[in-house]
Amino acid sequence: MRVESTINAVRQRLCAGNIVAFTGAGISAESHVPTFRGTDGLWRNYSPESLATAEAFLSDPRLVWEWYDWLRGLIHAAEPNPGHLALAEIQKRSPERFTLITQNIDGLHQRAASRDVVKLHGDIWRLRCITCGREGRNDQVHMKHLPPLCRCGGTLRPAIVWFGEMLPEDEWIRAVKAAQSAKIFLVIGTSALVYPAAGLVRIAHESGSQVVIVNPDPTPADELARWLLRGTAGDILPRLI
Ligand code: BJW
Repeated sequence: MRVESTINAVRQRLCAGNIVAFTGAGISAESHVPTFRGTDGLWRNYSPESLATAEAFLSDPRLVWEWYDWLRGLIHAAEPNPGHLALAEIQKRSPERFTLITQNIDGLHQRAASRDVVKLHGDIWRLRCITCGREGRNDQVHMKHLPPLCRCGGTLRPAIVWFGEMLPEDEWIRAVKAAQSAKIFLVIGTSALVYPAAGLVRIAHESGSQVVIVNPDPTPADELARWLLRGTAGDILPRLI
């Protein structure tokens, strides 16, 4: 099927029942936030295990914080793109039928006015104390002291999910319920390699929802797709409205 006729078919299905959008780093690529994997990916020069684990943080919190402090500056300078805005618009038109599940920690969906976002991998703008567990929002771009410290004297970490850590239970439960009740499940800008998040595509498929993939490149989830939309989120998603 040509892209335009696939877009028409998907657009019609958006009227038919519950809609879930499941996003990854690719949706923010057109906002100039690099993806993780791939030629321009954040991790092309680093092994993720050296930065994105609790062990790495405990062994050198300052080094890990230098990375996230840089990333926060980059995200702060970014703006939501037409892909983020299109999802917010779909939600605005059908609020009770729409759920947005994201693996992204950048907050760009929320800045595009998406509401009740299910954040599977946390939020780079929230910090948590590794000693007392207190958590709160922090919008400071470029911290004065790295690592930042809690009132209790403990070290603060970004409230994000690193490898080997559990996903927030309430968010995961919401995501699974949404996947199970989706009529249409849009998989946007994710390599679908990181679990358990990637497993949502199969949960949705096995629950009878029609899976749509929006990605310029192939992914392992493609075999579950009813429709493949090869293109960028910023180009394809506005055309679904
Ligand atoms: C565009 C585009 C455009 C480009 N438009 N598209 C073996 C098998 C199965 C699982 C495991 C295993 N070994 C270990 C595990 C578990 C592990 C895992 O899945 N590892 C895999 C790598 C194998 N998972 C975990 O550890 C998770 N926790 C867990 O399992 O808990 C249970 C447990 C507890 C204790 C012990 C053991 C298990 C936690 C995973 C946490 C992931 N965290 C990260 C980092 C966050 C912090 C940070 O940002 O620094 O989250 S990893 C990183 O990957 C980030 C992302 O959310 C996540 C997914 O990446 P995403 O979004 O898909 O991005 P990319 O870059 O991969 O893909 C971008 C895509 O966009 C590409 O397809 C492009 O083509 C496309 N694209 N431009 C549309 N314009």
